[in-house]
Amino acid sequence: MQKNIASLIDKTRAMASFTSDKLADVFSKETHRFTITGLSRSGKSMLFTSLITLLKSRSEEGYACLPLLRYLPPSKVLDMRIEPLEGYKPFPHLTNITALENGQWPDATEEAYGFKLVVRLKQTASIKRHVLPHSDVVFEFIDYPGEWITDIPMLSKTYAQWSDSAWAQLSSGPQQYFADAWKTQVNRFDFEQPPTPERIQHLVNAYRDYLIEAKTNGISLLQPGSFLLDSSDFDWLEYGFTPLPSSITSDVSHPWYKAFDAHFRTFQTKWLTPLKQSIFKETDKQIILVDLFEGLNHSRQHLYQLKETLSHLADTFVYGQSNWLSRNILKKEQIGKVAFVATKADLIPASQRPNLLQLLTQITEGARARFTDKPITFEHFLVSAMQVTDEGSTEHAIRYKDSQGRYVESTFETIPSTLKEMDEGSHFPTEDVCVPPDYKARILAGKGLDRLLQFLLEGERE
Ligand SMILES: Nc1nc2c(ncn2[C@@H]2O[C@H](COP(=O)(O)OP(=O)(O)O)[C@@H](O)[C@H]2O)c(=O)[nH]1
Ligand SMILES: [Mg+2]
Repeated sequence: MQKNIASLIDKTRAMASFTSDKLADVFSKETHRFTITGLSRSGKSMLFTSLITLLKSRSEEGYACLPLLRYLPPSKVLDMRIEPLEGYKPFPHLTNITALENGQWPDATEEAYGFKLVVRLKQTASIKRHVLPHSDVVFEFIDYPGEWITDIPMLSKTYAQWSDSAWAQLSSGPQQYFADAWKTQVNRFDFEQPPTPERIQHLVNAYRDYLIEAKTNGISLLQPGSFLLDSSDFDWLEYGFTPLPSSITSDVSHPWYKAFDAHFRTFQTKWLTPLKQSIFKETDKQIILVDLFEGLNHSRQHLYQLKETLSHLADTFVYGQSNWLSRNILKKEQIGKVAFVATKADLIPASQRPNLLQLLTQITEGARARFTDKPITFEHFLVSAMQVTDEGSTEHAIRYKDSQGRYVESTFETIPSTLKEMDEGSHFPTEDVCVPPDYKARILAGKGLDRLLQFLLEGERE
């Protein structure tokens, strides 16, 4: 009996894929998994919160969300539900909404959360209707702390390789200005003394202070990012490590090298490997969120550094997903699709958005260059999960409520469309915007979410 049902469902699915109907193409698969990746503070949690709000208001209040309508006309959708995802804590949608209600942005994510969007479709073709009255299509989403993603490339390195690259890294770019205290500590440190737990903890704490300081100053390439989270399941106090000068990492008999090498391996096997399997596993489509404002706010060097970070992460975003690549591209000879999405686009006037998009394509250049010979196409677009700002009195201005509760207007200079155009030493202060009381209407007015949904929903074969 079980077998019969299973084969019936299979037939239904096969039939669905025969039709030229775009919708049927999209839903010929049962479960789609999407990883919306991005560094910490890139806007992942807020985007999920908006997405759920949008979908809920469509199904509960009949809010006619246009892009969804195009792909999921109400005549075909019986029901849309958000459900927990097995094996993950439920995404704290209500907690986030309560925060917004209180004028606060959702808390920074410290662990992994999952949710499922289940769309129940009416069978339209009459044969299918006889077989099954409806079919469920499941979309799975996972939210996680952005600090984790920067650590995935550490899986393919030895301790010595990682240490040397991390040491070179912290000695260059804008991060070098925050590494002085750490380097002084290392220079003073007596590595002739054996690596006792106390001494290791002392060093790890000093290194972590550097990571925290650099992070607050807009640096994105920080490893291990996992050490930044207090609630991390990896016990970085007990199994911590830091980069060390090459005089030590080049001597495999050095007690400090041995200690950190062992800890690094523990970090890889006990933490990174399971993390990669549970969070960064195969997905149908890749969406990579990028916050350009942190960089614009600090300096051109910060933007170069963001570009470098994305390029380092390229393998994690795309190629590292070997299952994804082989299942969706190599076997089926399909084109893989990756979307780079600049978030918080409401922070600048509409007139400046083309420049921001242009800048985004330059920032992703290094990451994309890693796949020139792969069947992958890239898209770039802008979103705002919430349209926090209003149009200003000129096309170069926006209006918003600042943290003092005043409704202010700010006029923009031209946002550089290339890194070269940005003067050394210039920066674009980020607006001091607050969560407005009419946050819900502003979520529904978010920009680019339609494009994002379209990217998620449309069939891989055009
Ligand atoms: N103006 C504006 N700010 C946003 C938007 N989305 C996120 N932010 C800001 O970016 C911060 C980080 O967003 P969050 O979703 O927590 O990032 P995550 O670390 O990737 O989950 C938030 O606290 C907000 O201050 C948006 O659509 N518009
Ligand atoms: Mg988050």
